[in-house]
Amino acid sequence: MDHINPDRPLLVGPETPTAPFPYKITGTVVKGYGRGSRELGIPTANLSDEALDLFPSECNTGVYYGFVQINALKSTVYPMVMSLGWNPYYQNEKRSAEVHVIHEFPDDFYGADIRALVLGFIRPEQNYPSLRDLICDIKTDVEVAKHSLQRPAYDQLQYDSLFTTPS
Ligand code: ADP
Ligand code: RBF
Ligand code: MG
Repeated sequence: MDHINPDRPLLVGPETPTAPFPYKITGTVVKGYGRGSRELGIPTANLSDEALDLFPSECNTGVYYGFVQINALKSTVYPMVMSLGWNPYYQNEKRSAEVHVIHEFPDDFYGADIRALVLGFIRPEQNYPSLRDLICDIKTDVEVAKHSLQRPAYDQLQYDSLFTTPS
């Protein structure tokens, strides 16, 4: 495994998902700015505007964990980490959400339906002195998500009706 940040706890949030969670988000995977997150080993599925509009406006920017499904009914439910941020190009009126699915896919899935159940908050967005530090924290986010989602009250939510109802 790559280096993770040893100063961060691997379990975050309460034992049971607590209000305002869960957020149920549905939409499609759109093209991002191609900043090369795939080259960093951390591809992120960018969410369409219809999906973004499902986040309450008071939702904090930062990193969240939960479950995700790509293409309803055809696919497995995977753990995920999501970064929710403001896009400065739109004078801070437009947010963006990127989901890193904790699974290795052989191919891209642009245009696919995406459903996400957002279950907890990991940390606020930060600035980093180097790309290496950003990658280290994202890899740590992945470990935090995996551990935090293994708790029974979270784990059972991979069977939530969000993932079994046709669109
Ligand atoms: P973009 O800037 O277009 O979002 P990325 O480098 O972030 O480009 O790559 C994102 C794309 O990679 C996703 O839209 C998806 O099609 C694909 N992809 C492959 N594996 C994953 C994964 N594990 N998590 C998220 N996206 C993935
Ligand atoms: N970008 C930041 O500038 N600061 C962050 O704290 C940050 N955290 C992220 C956490 C996760 C789990 C993910 C998937 C992305 C994060 N990003 C963060 C965004 C990252 O910079 C972005 O995916 C790339 O710039 C490609 O668009
Ligand atoms: Mg992306």
